[in-house]
Amino acid sequence: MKDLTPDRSTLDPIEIASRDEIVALQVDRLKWSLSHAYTNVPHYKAAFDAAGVHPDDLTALSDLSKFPFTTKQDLRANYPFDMFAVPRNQVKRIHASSGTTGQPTVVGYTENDLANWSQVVARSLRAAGMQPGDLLHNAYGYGLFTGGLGIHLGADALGLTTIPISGGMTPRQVRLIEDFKPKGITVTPSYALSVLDEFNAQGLDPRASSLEVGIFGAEPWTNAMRTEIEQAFDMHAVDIYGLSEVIGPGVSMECVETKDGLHIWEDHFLPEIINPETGEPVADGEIGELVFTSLTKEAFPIVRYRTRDLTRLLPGTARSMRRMEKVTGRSDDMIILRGVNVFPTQIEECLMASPGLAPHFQIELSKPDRMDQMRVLCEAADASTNRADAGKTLASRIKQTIGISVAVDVANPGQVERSQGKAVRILDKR
Ligand code: DLL
Repeated sequence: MKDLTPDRSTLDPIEIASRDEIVALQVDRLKWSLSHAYTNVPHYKAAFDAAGVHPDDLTALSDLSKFPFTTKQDLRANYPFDMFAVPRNQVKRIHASSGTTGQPTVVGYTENDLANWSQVVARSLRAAGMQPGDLLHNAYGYGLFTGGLGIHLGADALGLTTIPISGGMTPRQVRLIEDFKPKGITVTPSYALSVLDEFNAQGLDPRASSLEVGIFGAEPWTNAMRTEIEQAFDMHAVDIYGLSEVIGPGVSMECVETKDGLHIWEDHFLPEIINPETGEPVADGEIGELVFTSLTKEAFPIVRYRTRDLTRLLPGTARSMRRMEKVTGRSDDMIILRGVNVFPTQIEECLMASPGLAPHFQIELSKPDRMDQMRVLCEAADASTNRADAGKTLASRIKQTIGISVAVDVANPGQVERSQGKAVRILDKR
């Protein structure tokens, strides 16, 4: 793999500023953001008043813990536009979550918000090793989902040539990679595996493709998956994180030179980690639920938003801004199986360590006799795999490393449902 480390002179000065400078900027911006939310969004005025706090009470970052959290329910209760802090005609763009689990969450952006978003995404793409003039194959979905259009904005700002292919039509994805020869691909890691299958199905060598870096996010994925994808394509695989409620992709990004967790663009998004049960902030380094407060957003300021994503904060390395560890999972995706907490990423790790199995999987939960049962649905890497043996090996690895007994079904290659965007990992039949 080529060294893609960006030249430090091309970074935004704030990326390598001192911690003192970053904190001073955060305090100023946080005061503005809290007062903007309080003055312009009835929900925030009511919530701050009920908690007995006022934006003027904040003099240091640590004062933020006095302010109330915002949850997905709050956003739903204010559907569609009541969380907006500017008149509707100043909102240039609207995005929304898919709403498959309830009412969609609607978010809005002013012209300045779009400019800031493009800046943090451009920074992220540069951190992945992309440079002005490079070709980017953008396979995140275009539409209400923030992935496609969010990456596109940042690619424009960085001066890339973008192929806005969006998700789906996998044979065409492969053809355009072969014909256009992009340097980078932006895609969910699970869909990258579908693209990989298609390379193999067409008898093409993915390692011989032009791709030098894959920028993967929108769903949890493990370091084991990183190794698998890097080897399969002979390219770097880096992690990009974000959520619509905070802005979209580009909240934090892993640097290609270190691949040691994701630097949070702290000049725009202030992170906290809290104990999900008590709501109390925990110290940097401790695992808990990630909470974000926006520092510059005009249309849709967000105060102490509970992401439900679990991770921990670590000091900066390649950049001055703090890192978050790769997200292990969402608290919503945590399965409690006979008293043991399990995340799909743990199953992924066991699967990747098991020879003869393809990296595709789903987890089926059922309750045949009042006891929860988990079945891992996966498939053989190729016809040479002994499916029964491979299944036993995976079940015993899961028993040893996670401590739970599960059934494993190893199907023939191609049988597990493929992702076109975010993978559906859990099939809950209880
Ligand atoms: O998934 C934004 C995005 C698009 C990020 C493209 C990266 C690339 P939502 O649809 O609102 O936004 O979903 C946000 O997805 O709270 C996490 O649970 C999960 N997620 C996003 N990125 C990662 C990641 C986009 N790198 C939700 N690792 C978040 C783990 C991620 N989970």
